[in-house]
Amino acid sequence: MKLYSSLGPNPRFARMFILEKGLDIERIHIDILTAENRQPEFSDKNILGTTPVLELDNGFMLSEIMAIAEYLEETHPEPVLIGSTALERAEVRMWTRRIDLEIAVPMTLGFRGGAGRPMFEPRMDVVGPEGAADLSRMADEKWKWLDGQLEGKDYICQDKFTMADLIAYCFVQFGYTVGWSLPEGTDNLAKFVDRIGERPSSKVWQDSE
Ligand SMILES: N[C@@H](CCC(=O)N[C@@H](CS)C(=O)NCC(=O)O)C(=O)O
Repeated sequence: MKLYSSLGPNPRFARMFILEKGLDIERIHIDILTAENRQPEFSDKNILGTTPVLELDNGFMLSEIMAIAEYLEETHPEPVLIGSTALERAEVRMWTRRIDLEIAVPMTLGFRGGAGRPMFEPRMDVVGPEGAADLSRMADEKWKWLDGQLEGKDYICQDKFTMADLIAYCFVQFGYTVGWSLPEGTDNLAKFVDRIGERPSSKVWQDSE
């Protein structure tokens, strides 16, 4: 397998997931700053032109981080990052989807239409500055909500590290790379980020990519 990877929270989510699984997968750097991912050579691998893409041994190009995570969990079940039973898997997917839709998506769209506009406007449709500010505010409200959910807990669900923790952690770290900080009063979240930051896989955030 090969991972086409770049800057940004989604490739780093995939890289952390791979490390947590104890896998060693060749990584190929795609320079999204120069829009290498928007050239035909890369869109042949992912029609949406985004990273990451996991090239499987049979040549299939798998994109979308949730599909990549689910594939790796099924093909390499240990250590369990999604769940061992139907209910465990459902609960982790429920939390992951909540964080993805309620936080990661508005935060990303808010960044692309706000501070990230110079980079993203030439390559995709972005929301206007006012909409971007609203989306960033909405994401921050949901970070506060997640902080409340973490009261008295070390992990988002099941009292153990799962894919749900990974997506939350990667989007906090993404925020840090673009000058964002945790909303005021989110001490549970701050402790959570420190806790996940102790995991060896979090070192992917120290790399330049
Ligand atoms: N829904 C996709 C999102 C992928 C995505 O937005 N990747 C970003 C990097 S974090 C990207 O490729 N950005 C550059 C661009 O869109 O031109 C997934 O789950 O993998």
